[in-house]
Amino acid sequence: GLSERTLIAVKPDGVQRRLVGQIIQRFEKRGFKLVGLKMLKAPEELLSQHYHDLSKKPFYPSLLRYMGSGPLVVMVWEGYNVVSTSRKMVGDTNPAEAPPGSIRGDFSIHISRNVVHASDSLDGAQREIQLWFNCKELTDWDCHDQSSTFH
Ligand code: YYY
Ligand code: MG
Repeated sequence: GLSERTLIAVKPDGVQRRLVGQIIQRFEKRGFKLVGLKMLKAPEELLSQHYHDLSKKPFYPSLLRYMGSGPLVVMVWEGYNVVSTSRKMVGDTNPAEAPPGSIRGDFSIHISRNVVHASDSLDGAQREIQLWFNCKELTDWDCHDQSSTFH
């Protein structure tokens, strides 16, 4: 629906490379609404919950090391079909497969440093938003633009 939400995070490599502004700009330009935003160095416990479904994968230990190596910028974006559309904006997990024009396709080359996270389903988004944000950290606001004229 119109108020669908997803979790987007700029990973430590994206922060290091000063890509935060450009990534935010893509979601704003597309027309989505920012309802939560914070920077933090994620504790290992939080990262292990975030990636719990990958805990048996060979790359899991290095994934957690990378994700904990520096600050993340974690965001909640809202709008029509945002989960699916933001996955397309982010591009394939492996940047080599991510089309030019997508965030990963424009800013990254290797799967181990793919700049950004996006929830992959409605259920996943709900779970991740609850994991990373307290509901008081999410701000609803009126959007006086195209979305209020959707029918
Ligand atoms: O959702 P997405 O980030 O696109 O991919 P996931 O399959 O959830 O994997 C999470 C994360 O793990 C991915 O963004 C990079 C890393 N990773 C990896 O380093 N090597 C792989 N073969 C698969 C994933
Ligand atoms: Mg994923």
